[in-house]
Amino acid sequence: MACHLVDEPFANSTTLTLPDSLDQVRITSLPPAAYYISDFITEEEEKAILDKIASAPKPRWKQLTHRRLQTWPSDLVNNKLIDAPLPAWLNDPIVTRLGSIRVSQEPNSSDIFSNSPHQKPNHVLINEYPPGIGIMPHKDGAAYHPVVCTVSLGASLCLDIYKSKDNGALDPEPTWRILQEPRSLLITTSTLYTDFLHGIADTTEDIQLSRGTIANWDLLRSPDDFSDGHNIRRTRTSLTFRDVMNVSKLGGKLGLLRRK
Ligand SMILES: O=C(O)CCC(=O)C(=O)O
Repeated sequence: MACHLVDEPFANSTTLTLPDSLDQVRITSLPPAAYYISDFITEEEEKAILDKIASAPKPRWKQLTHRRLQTWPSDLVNNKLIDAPLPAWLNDPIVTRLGSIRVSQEPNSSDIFSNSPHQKPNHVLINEYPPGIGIMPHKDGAAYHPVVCTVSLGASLCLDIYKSKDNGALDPEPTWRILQEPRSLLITTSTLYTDFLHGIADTTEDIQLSRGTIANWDLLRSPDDFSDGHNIRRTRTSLTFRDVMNVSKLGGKLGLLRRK
């Protein structure tokens, strides 16, 4: 596989080997299109990001019944984002690295957000899942450009993909399962984003893990870790990067009012 190396600024850090283009890491058994990079960030970067999340001011956390989340730069209001930059620790290394990988080897190919309204993600949800806690099957909806980049931190778990039936009901069993390892990047786009639901089971253990049941088995960093078919859940934190289509320049409007 052709690849490019990312030089890390710290003497003790591992060097990452990223694919030259996403089509080298496409999850081919899934509908178009999903990509999985097992080592997207280093252990040092993972630790630094987890430290930033932990040191965010308490009001940043929204406590749901079992799960808590942070929203950067802010919550959406009526599917709109108030224009504000992402903090530097979310931009670099993740957003910059996403921008450095082309979708394919075609001469005109660009990065995964090149067709999105702002050509890069402008919004990040940080979800923390203790063992036993997941998220109900859902679609992400029309507020976002149909590309989601998920970086997993701390532990592994399975993301389940569901078909909805013609009558709108949900198939009770997931059609596909994607195993996400710590420091990995999962990208879901196009019909996989628009036509299918995704969720995470409320379980303390992912079971029946094998090449036959896990869509991205051949792209995993350490399939041997799951050779007994089990993944005992530990706290896993996810960062989901999206481009919110509708951005309101509230700051700009306030400036205009002040000038009148
Ligand atoms: O944590 C994840 O991997 C999934 C999060 C999710 O489903 C969402 O933010 O819509």
